[in-house]
Amino acid sequence: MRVCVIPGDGIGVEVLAVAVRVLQILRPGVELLFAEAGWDTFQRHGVALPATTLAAARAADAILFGAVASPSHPVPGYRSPIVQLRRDLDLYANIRPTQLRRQPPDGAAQYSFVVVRENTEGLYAGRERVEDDGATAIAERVITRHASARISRAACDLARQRATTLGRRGRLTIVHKANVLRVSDGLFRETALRVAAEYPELEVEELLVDVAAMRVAETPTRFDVIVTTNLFGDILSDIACIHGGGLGMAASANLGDAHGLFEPVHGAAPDIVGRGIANPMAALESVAMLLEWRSFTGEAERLRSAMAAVLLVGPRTPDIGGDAGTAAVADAVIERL
Ligand code: GGG
Repeated sequence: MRVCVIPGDGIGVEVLAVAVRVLQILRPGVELLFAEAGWDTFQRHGVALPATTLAAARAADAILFGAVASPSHPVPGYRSPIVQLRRDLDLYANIRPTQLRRQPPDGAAQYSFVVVRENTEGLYAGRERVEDDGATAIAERVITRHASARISRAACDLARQRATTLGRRGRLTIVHKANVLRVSDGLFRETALRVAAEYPELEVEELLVDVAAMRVAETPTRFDVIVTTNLFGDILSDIACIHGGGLGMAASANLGDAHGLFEPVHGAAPDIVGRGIANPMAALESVAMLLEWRSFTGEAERLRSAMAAVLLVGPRTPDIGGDAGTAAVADAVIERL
């Protein structure tokens, strides 16, 4: 298996160092292709996602990504490399599972609920411009029938698969704001409902995004699979991860028909970079998701068992109530392996 490793910026570098050590233990023959992307890369080379990185990602069997720290002010020539990777590799399904903290992370089938976020269009389509001599900024929100249908199908397939594994009826929650965004979310809603109708075994409901945000915060146990558009999915999944121990625990997969990119949900975290306290668990769960996607389920289970044992007895990083550093957690997981 060839894995393209893109550590990126900030703590992305720190947690991917742990992820790579663990991956090499679980798959000793793994071929690693290290590649650059991010703000540091842009400052050195004038490009945030070099063509060589994109080529390495395309050539690999899977991609492991750390984090990037794009500036919040416009920088001429700069584009978010992770948004570009998702679009260029057509990684249309962003799978963001949450494991309620009272349950140990001991298998993908046990994820409490999953946000399935459309990953290639919506407000992240990159169609922004200014008019009126800079007095008006416009962002186009692109919703297509094609992208809405394939993300809905991915979510329905996941709900079906979870229902089989968990031995209970699957539930799909379609999240939108079609009462206000009548045209764009109207199309997403109509398409998602049409696709979901092909899965009569699923219980299907729809929620407005503001109500969904409240319910995810308040009663996460009512959810199974949530499907939604790009920005809503980004925000809802961050709310969801509070129930799993916070951003340091949240992993994700970006899947297309030809490629898979796996990354912790957290960003570059400039506030803690270099302090050696970044939680490596989200990056390690991303490795488990990668292994599972490549059908190395035994290795994924071994990793999740080791992580569960360490989470139970420690050491733990400060974000989840411990006082240990990244290295101590990494060593404990590796010792368990
Ligand atoms: N690993 C996820 C990650 O890097 N999150 C931060 C993020 O997506 N930032 C967008 C950007 O900096 O371009």
